[in-house]
Amino acid sequence: MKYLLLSLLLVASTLLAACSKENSAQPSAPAPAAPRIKLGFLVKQPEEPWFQLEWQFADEAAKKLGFDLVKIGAADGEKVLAAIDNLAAQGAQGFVICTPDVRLGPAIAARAKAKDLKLFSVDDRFLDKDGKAIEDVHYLGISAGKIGTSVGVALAAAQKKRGWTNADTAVIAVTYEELETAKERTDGAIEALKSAGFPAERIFKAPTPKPEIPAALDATNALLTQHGDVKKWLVCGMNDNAVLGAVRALEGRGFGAESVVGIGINGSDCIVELEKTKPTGFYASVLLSAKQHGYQTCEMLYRWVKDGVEPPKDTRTTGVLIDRSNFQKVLAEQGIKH
Ligand code: FCA
Repeated sequence: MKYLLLSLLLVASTLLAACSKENSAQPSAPAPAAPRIKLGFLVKQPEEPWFQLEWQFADEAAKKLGFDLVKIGAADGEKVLAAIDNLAAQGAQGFVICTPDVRLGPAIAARAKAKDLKLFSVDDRFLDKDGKAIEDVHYLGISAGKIGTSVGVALAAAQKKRGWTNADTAVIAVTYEELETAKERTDGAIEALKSAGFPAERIFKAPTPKPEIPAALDATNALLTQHGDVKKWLVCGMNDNAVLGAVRALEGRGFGAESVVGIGINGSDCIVELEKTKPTGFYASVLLSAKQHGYQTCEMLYRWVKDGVEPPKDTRTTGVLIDRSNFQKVLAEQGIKH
């Protein structure tokens, strides 16, 4: 009996050993999945439709490519730095940012480096302490000069089409020259108007302290008090909100669609305006490619983190003119839901 038990035990242990040998010969179990990539997207004005649209496309990229996206509104330097710390604490690997102040560039770059986060700037390019663009920080922005030029060309064409004389007409350029991309836009528009033969002395700048409707409205009002003799106005600005502020100020003084042509930039912040049954002085806008600014920036950052593919240092995007006749069609084509 004793021997029988012993030999049974022996057989069982040999079998077990064979089994485990067989197991170890099997292909090894898959390695634990790499943690999901997490990326941040910080914007300076989360209330502006343009930035909401960028986020919408960033969300699409996250869904399609399979990473986690953390969207943060950061309206000042303190919030930006806190957001970077927060992203690092959450285990993120990088972030896209439209900074609230381009002079924060060196501080943002230093903090990102210290926290080992990859950095990609969008829309507003970082400046160094001497006010020069930081070319080392990856950037995607609009071809601001060219887009500004297209606004100026369209304003000149609209003036011609309406038969408004130079003597009756003047230009308001709502400027925000602290920001390179903004200055290039309004400079481009002004140059194009001059090239089309518009007199330089009838082009007036209304500097705004912030790229927001109320500030642009105040800046325009201050200008209008000095030019009571002008009958027709052409308006340009750094973006839709700058032009919308001017259009509202002009309405306050009795100038409507019959005596104002305003052309914005963004195309995202004027949809409600173009949908109004009665046309206003806000005539058209250059619709920018929010998909490139939201989706493509995230995709480039994701590939950089995941596969080590460094994005180009400087990418520029274009725009397309929209007005009441085509905006619905163009928005639909570009996948912009409203
Ligand atoms: C800047 C402006 C935005 C948008 C963007 C492309 O950040 O403030 O409104 O025009 O550039």
